[in-house]
Amino acid sequence: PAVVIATRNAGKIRELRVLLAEINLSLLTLADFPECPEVVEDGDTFLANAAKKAQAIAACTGLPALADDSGLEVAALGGRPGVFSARYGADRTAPQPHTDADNYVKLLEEMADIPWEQRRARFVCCIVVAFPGGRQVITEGVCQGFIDFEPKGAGGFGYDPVFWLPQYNRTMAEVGLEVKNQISHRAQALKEMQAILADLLHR
Ligand code: ITT
Repeated sequence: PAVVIATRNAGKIRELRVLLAEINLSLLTLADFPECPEVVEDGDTFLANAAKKAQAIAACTGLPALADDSGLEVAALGGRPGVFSARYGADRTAPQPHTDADNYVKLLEEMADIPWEQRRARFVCCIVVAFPGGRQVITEGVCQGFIDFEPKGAGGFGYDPVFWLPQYNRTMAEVGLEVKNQISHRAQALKEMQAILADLLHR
């Protein structure tokens, strides 16, 4: 059976491919379906956005579609950037396309005066698999950490260089893909999804 990974984020695709390798699926991406429209992510929640992306791509391709909507919630900022994580630093380099560094540099600047004990944050990932008939399966994962004072490491993507994991005394960009894929919000959401998907698709 085939599943379309409904994301344009290369970092997500890299991680999802490794995590999904265990179940026997042929993985297609949006690059295989250039005719599919860009989906506007205007939802208030990770779930709303993931469902919207998965449903649109399932409808467009006629195949089951897996979407990941994720982001960073910082306690001291009332949960921001949340669903705005991908575009948080966009104003820093406008009108040029912004980078991951724009996002975390803006965050570090905003949090410059906040002490360690108030730098708790969590990554959240909502995964939705939508089937062409309208059925959908939803899972979610959370990964707890702290926002460091400066970026460290070159692995991962997004906010990984500033997301410090107390149990490793390293940032998510320093621990390597193998460790990230054991502990991340995406890994947890997908682990739960794996069993459901294997069952639904191989029946
Ligand atoms: P798609 O909508 O095409 O999937 P996107 O990058 O726009 O790609 P989101 O709207 O879900 O995806 O935004 C997620 C953002 O949250 C992402 O761009 C990163 O900035 C951040 N993020 C999510 N997962 C992350 C991870 O594992 N490590 C670091 N940052 C992450």
